[in-house]
Amino acid sequence: MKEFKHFINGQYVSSASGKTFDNRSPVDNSLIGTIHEAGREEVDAAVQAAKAALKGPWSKLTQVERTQLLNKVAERINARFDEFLEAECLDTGKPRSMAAQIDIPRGAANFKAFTETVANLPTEGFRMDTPDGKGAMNFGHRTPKGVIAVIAPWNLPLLLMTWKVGPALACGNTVVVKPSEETPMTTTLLGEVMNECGVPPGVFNVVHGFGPDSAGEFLTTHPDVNAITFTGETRTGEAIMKAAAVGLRNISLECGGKNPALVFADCDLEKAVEGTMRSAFVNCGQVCLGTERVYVERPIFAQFVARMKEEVAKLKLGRPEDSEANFGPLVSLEHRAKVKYYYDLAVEEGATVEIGGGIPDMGEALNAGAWIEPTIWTGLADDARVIREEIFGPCCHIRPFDDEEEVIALANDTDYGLAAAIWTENTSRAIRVAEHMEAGIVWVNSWFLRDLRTSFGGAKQSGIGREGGIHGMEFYTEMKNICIKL
Ligand code: NAD
Ligand code: 6OD
Repeated sequence: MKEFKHFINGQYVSSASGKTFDNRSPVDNSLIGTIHEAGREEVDAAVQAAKAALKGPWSKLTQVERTQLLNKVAERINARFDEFLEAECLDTGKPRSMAAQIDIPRGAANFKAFTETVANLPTEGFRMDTPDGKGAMNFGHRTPKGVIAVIAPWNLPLLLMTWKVGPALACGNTVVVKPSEETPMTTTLLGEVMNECGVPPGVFNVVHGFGPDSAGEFLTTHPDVNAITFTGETRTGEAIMKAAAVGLRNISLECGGKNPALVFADCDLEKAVEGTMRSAFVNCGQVCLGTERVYVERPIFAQFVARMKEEVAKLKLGRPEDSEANFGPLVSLEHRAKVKYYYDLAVEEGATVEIGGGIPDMGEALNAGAWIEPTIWTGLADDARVIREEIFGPCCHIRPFDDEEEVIALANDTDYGLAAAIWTENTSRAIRVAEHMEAGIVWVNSWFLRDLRTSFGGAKQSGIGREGGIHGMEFYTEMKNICIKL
């Protein structure tokens, strides 16, 4: 049994109220530990520690010293790789093979990548004429924004939290992180790493709890938080936007998706099947960039559906430590109830269930866990709720199309605009179609291939702002113009 405390000013602290809640394994619903729930008191202590740290030794570090410190954090995550891996898999139930390839390495890389961005960040300069003929020089100067609240989801806990903490700290800010109530472990462990590396107290703080009337709300409404960066559901994003309006605080919102894949008859079919299998089913379908709507050009529709069914049938469900398993449970029983609701709704809405659709029998030891079958549907109308609403589970609907114009319209017929995947061997078509996608990220003949120098974010209801590379610098720093009269 583990106990997860807040990490405030370099120390692990309990909630003054004594309030805790359970952390349960998605694999078998067993109790993993107890999580302390922050009240206003702990959130305020964390924000005040972060505010004070802005003026302490952290602010005196040179850019090179800060880079060295954050590179050390990346190295320590890698040195304690197995502990992070164990913690992430306990919390999420995801296969170790996946977390070892994606979650933990990216958790470390997110600290290194942005120190490089900051070190190589150019600034603007303008010489201007003045009436006295002597002129003036203008140049842009960036300063840290201040205390950044980081609100993180449960699907890729370490990766998505460090994706924000990395650039925030590289720019000289301090942070208060609220990890998801479902997945507190790796964020809590990162506190130890910060201390081991000598990151000054108060630079990285963690408070645990829920959203409304709990740590999330207390943090986002705190007047001494200067900016809020959030990843999670669109509806939560709206609540955070309202909270940020008070005091005109800046926000960066990375929200939900209902992402399309467009599979043209001139694709490499096997590559398209392999890519769509990953985009629909990796992490049990719990990836914001994942594909829930697949559009396949009619000549290859039947073959594509058949190949996808064959591949889904081969997925091996099992515990994280089962080296044969490549498919884990959903994150919680609550989330499974939501996904199962959509599975039942699909049938009500007239879907043909090509494969899956139910809750698997995992045997006595695992049946209490949040297991669900990977599922493929065909035959739904374009206005079905299953086609329009984000499910965030291991499922996709496959629909035929006849021409490029039609599929562009279908792909864009959504409130969301996070990602799209295009499968074609025709480069002109790939570029033409990609340019028409109403989405922040478009992959051609690939999916979730990430270069951290590129922009990342969503159009429409998938978010506000862009992070990644220099784009995140707009959010994590305050730009000031310095004008010098010559
Ligand atoms: P969620 O919105 O329920 O929760 C995210 C975080 O917000 C949690 O820490 C939660 O406690 C907190 N929260 C909830 N209500 C709050 C409030 N009123 N004030 C402050 N904090 C609050 O999302 P989730 O269920 O954890 O994650 C799944 C969702 O995240 C999906 O919609 C998925 O698409 C989205 N997501 C988006 C991206 C992206 O980059 N665009 C990445 C991953 C996940
Ligand atoms: O790769 C990333 O940087 C990123 N933000 C991924 C988001 C995945 C969503 O589930």
